[in-house]
Amino acid sequence: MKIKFIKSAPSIKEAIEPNLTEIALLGRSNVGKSSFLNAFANQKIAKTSQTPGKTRLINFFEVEDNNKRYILVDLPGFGYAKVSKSIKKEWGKHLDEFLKNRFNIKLFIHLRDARHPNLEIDKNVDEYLKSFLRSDQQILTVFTKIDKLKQSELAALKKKYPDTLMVSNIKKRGFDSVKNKINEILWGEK
Ligand SMILES: Nc1nc2c(ncn2[C@@H]2O[C@H](COP(=O)(O)OP(=O)(O)OP(=O)(O)O)[C@@H](O)[C@H]2O)c(=O)[nH]1
Ligand SMILES: [Mg+2]
Repeated sequence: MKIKFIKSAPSIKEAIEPNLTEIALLGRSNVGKSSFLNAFANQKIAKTSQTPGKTRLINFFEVEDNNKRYILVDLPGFGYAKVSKSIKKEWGKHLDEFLKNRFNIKLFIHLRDARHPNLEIDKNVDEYLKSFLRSDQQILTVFTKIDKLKQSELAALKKKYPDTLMVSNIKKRGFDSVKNKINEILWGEK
């Protein structure tokens, strides 16, 4: 699998031509979206940080895998509070516009923190996505940071959320399942 950075854009207007299928990575700030992309690609290609609010633009990465090409989109996190209200509003507007109008998005990967599976903000993100989800689009929930859980906690989480996937971006665990699921959803491969 090859991956390359294509472009950062502040809004949908400046986005790349929508020629390829896109997967949007979204979730709360600091949940591990950029780290997920790096672990997925096995390459440090997206910027990560311990401080929430690291990713501030819409970042397009092109993936080439067995003659298939698609775009992974790394996005700013939801719910990052430490910026001024006007900046937050501006980001929110651009993110909202992008997610609702980008017709070539076929999959939303909603990342959630395995240690905090019941956050209000994640329920809101889920409801928000479902409010405009088209019939040709899907949502995949992936829990991150499973390296922070005990085996018993991980088992309980899997039981409670059977339709989700679980990864550790740090330990690069769970990515075979993620890749299989993406191939199944995008290209109907089982
Ligand atoms: N232990 C552990 N830490 C992780 C994991 N994924 C991400 N982190 C850490 O969580 C912090 C945030 O990671 P990022 O990938 O920058 O998070 P993000 O969702 O892109 O954040 P924003 O761009 O601010 O929205 C960093 O310190 C990462 O090292 C994981 O699976 N396990
Ligand atoms: Mg980020």
